[in-house]
Amino acid sequence: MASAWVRPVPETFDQAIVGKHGRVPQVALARRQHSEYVSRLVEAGFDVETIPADDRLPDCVFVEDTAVLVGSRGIMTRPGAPARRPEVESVAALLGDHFPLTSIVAPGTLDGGDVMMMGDTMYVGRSQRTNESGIEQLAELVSDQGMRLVPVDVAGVLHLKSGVLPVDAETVVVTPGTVDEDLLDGLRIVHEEETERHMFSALPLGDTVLVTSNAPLTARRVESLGRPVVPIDVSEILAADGGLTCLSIIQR
Ligand code: CIR
Repeated sequence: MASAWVRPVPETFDQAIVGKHGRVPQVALARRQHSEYVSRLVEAGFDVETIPADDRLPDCVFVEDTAVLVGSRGIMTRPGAPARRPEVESVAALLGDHFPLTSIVAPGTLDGGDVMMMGDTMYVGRSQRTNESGIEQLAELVSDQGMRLVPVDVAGVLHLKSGVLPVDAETVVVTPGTVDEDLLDGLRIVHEEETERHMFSALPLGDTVLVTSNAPLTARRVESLGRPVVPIDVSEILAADGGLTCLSIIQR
């Protein structure tokens, strides 16, 4: 069975790091939206395990950034934002029960939001949060897994998966101008609707795709490819620069 690890919204979520497209999120609403998200994972058949929230770590709900699962191994990251580095320890304590773990170490930085696996290709964002050393260490750690690693410069958004969202095994939705699309060779590309810029996020769940409810035109483009979309309102997660991938660590 597929597994997912999530971490609830802490009381201090209104102190989360907010980027230039964001605003201070409302904690109570974010909690309801997060519960809805977890329900969708459960309905899709995921075995969901919860890492307790920590009020000292306002961004801890964005659990994807702390770990990358590759095959049967876990790689604990070293988040690019220093304030987020203490999130890793408690996630490692839980993942360590399931996977052998290794870690990205200084001076490397890597956020899980910059890692996008499509088949045997791992695209890694060179971003505000992930640096060259982080990418080199990741390449070394997965070198025995038969994966091709493609670094991708990310412009104008926080992470690679802020601008490039997988919706199935071969298709991504791209926010125009955030990456060099030539690097995504072999992938089918759908563009985010211009009027919905930075509003679309997605997470493939079995035969459907969970999508943000405030980007209906882009969602329609995705649905026209043949997979039903399931909209969810995560306005308060988007406010703090998050999306639908960042709320879970998934093992398929
Ligand atoms: C941050 O700035 O780190 C958080 N407020 C948002 C992180 C979102 N993570 C993700 O999309 N993987």
